[in-house]
Amino acid sequence: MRIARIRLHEVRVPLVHSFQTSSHRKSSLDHILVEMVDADGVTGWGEIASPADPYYCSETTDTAWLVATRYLVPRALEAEWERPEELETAWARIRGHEFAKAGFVGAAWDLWARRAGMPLARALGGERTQVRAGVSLGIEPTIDALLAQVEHQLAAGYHRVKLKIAPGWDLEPVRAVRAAHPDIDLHVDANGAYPSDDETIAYLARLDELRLTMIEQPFAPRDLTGHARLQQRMSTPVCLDESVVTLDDLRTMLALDAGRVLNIKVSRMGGLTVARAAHDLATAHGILVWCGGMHEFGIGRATNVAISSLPGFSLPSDVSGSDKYYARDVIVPPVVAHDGTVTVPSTPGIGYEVDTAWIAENRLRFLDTAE
Ligand code: OSB
Ligand code: MG
Repeated sequence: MRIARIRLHEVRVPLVHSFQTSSHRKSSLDHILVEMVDADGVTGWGEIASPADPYYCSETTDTAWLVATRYLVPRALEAEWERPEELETAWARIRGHEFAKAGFVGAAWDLWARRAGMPLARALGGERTQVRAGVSLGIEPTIDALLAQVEHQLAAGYHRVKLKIAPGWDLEPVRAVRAAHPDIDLHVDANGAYPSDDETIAYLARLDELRLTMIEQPFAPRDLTGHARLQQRMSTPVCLDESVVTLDDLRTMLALDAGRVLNIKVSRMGGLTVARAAHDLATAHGILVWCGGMHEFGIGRATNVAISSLPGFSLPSDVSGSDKYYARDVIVPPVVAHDGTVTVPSTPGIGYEVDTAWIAENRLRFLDTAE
């Protein structure tokens, strides 16, 4: 089959609570929604969840727009394909730009699953009917403000809390949260903010006393050996996020024993197909996996719910309900978490209706290949 028409919608949605990581703060997000329509009028949706600025990774919304319009759209329209994996070969020679590719891969999988009348989760080989969801909390101005956020999320039913840390905002706030909640599933994420020198490694090893589920990406993305040295010194499992963009990175992680946990982000790895392969490879080697988020709007969020239904996603994923981030999402109904779990949809494709009116209202840029 062929794709007859593609529309790209760059959409800005405000966050209900601004979010600060070790590198930057944001109060709204600009993501690009990919709408693919086949010759029979069946539509698939995907989301390019690249951050607007190059602080998490080198891609931005603008680079994604450029790569999508100049390279991905023309190749996708030319391709003759039956399965999403075949469509991906159309852009196999384009290096990098995983977020941009992930949006197209997601749209292709949604389209394929809708044509097959199958829920996306099942199309991917998912088995769970419910997935466990955790929340990720940004750096707050004060420890009291952080404690209030934790209370708020526990009251909303979540059982796993991830805290962003950075030099100057680590042992003290994490100790305060642990003291207030001795039994919760707690983990920390530094987004690569620490140097991997011996002194810092000794300092981070003190986190062991706080019984964290993991410490995520303390060092720079390419610093796999630094993570391996930390894992040797620490009993808390080290989790890699930014370091693992390709399956080769994952093989390096395994060869170096650079961590015991993998955060699988569909966007970071170039889409659902690679993310699923990462799940298979990591779990075959005893690495625990979970699905990380990029504050996705509903389309990407639904994709994350679907992949989290694979059997190996044994730790809670960053698939909190839409309301943690957005007052109104781009899908109806929004993703809803009850008591920290999200029900995997059983209707075809991503399993949610796309709110095209809301998308049009919030659109910053638009491309329609039929115009
Ligand atoms: O490192 O996991 C991260 C958001 C933006 C950039 C990096 C990260 C995050 C999150 C988001 O933690 C969590 C979520 O989407 O729920
Ligand atoms: Mg992370």
